[in-house]
Amino acid sequence: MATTQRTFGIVKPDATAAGNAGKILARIEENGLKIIAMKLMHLSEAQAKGFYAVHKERPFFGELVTFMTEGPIVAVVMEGDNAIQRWRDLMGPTNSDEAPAGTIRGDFGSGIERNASHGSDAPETAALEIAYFFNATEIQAPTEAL
Ligand code: FUP
Repeated sequence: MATTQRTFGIVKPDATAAGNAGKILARIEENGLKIIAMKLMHLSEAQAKGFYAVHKERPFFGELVTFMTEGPIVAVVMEGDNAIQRWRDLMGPTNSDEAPAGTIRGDFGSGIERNASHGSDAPETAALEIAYFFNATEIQAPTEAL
């Protein structure tokens, strides 16, 4: 059964700096996912640490925060049937070196850290991550509510 979902994505600093944000956003639209909120922002250290707090005990945490704050990101909320899995399928596996050509991480990332994009992994994390970056007034209201 089709389930309309919202998910959260990031075009990470490597991809934004390389001028690939537009190409990545085009893949979202070409796949039929609807962009319902978006902003370009340069994360502070505190914002990056908060976003990745679940990984704070991991050995790569410090480097990951340094990477995520090195330049601007594009934060995006997408909506569509089964949006969470569809966005993760578009991104490909975490490690860009293992991601097939045609996936965002395969085409625009390099290695496990500089992997071009982030995507929520479940409805609960999607809701938390959307709320971490966007107020309700920054997200397009459903058409039927207008
Ligand atoms: P994903 O859900 O695919 O984004 O992957 P994870 O939640 O496992 O990891 C979150 C982020 O941590 C990844 F995008 C990249 C980073 N990471 C590293 O930098 N080194 C590692 O060894 C594992 C993950």
